[in-house]
Amino acid sequence: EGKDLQKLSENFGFSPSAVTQLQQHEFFMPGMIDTHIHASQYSYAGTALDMPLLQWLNMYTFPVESRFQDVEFAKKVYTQVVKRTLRNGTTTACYFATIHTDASLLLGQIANDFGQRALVGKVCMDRNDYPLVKPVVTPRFAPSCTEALLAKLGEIAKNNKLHIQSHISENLEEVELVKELFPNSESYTDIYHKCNILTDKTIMAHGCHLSDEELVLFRKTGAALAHCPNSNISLCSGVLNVRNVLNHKVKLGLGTDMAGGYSPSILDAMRRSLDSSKVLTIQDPEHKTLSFEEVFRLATLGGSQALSLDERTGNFKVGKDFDALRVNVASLNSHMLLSSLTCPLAGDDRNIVEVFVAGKKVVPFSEA
Ligand code: XAN
Repeated sequence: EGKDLQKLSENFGFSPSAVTQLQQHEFFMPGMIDTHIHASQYSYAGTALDMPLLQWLNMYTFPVESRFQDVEFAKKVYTQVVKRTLRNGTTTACYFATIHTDASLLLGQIANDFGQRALVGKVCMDRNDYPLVKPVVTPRFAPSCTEALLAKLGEIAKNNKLHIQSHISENLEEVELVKELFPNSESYTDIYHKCNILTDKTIMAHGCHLSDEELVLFRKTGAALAHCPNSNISLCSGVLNVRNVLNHKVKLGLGTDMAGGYSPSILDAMRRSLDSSKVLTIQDPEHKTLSFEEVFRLATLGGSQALSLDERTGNFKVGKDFDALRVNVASLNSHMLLSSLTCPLAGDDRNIVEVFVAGKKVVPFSEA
């Protein structure tokens, strides 16, 4: 082993003393990818989950989001979000900000400063200022957008080859509202499709109530879904049948959907995905429950594919960036059992000792 190190260091021109050896009980895993998270909703995560989506938006979400006009407020919250998600092993995050341009730009700057890979919307800009942070066109969802706005955003995204993110078919009341607002459309998916919103760089959150025909349209356009099970349960929105989505070969990643979901952790999204899948099996024993390996894949490579970032991140394939978590299953204060080496689901952020994005160590924080 020592001999190998000597040879490698000569071949690649590094000093053997610069090498850190993994300790017993440690391993590297690919960094986790949050395909759907509202950075602006962090301040009330874990509260305000007592009403369904549309009422929840009016009562809690819109009033809090309006405070992001104040850049100082935005700076405080966005710094907390980026640090908290990084500490939880999120090396890539696809963020919703708010309608405020200054605060959204600030979120991009904060992600960049802490070294997190990110897509940030609302960001009406057409240039990449940061190597790891890109703008993402962000119509909130069909009920709050006219067809004219959706079509214009579709055009902007197409002309500038930009990512797009939005929400679709999260709860039944929302689906009914969309039918009323767009009486001439065949389906919720059809509205976005007609406005050129569905592309192979599009990620739509939820999709709990999509029909098979709509999933076929997702597959045809290359658009992806962000499965956010904590949110779907917390707001009693619905249960996405992930197995059916995978059978339709639709790209799929996991999202925390903070603050519809109360946890900032993609490890939590993995647990909830398994729980949701088991609920479907309880209801229908024929349903093939998701395995741990499948949800692990959704949290890493699946997420990178859903965000069309899989050429850069998602696994340890040679040529991709090194986005990784150093995990210690026996770390101090952790309740994780050593036997969970084969199933790290029992862990939490205490087991993530280091986080790397594009080869740079970003946790522990350098400014801490
Ligand atoms: N639809 C939404 N769903 C959600 O979970 N969070 C939101 O902020 C939102 N806006 C529209």
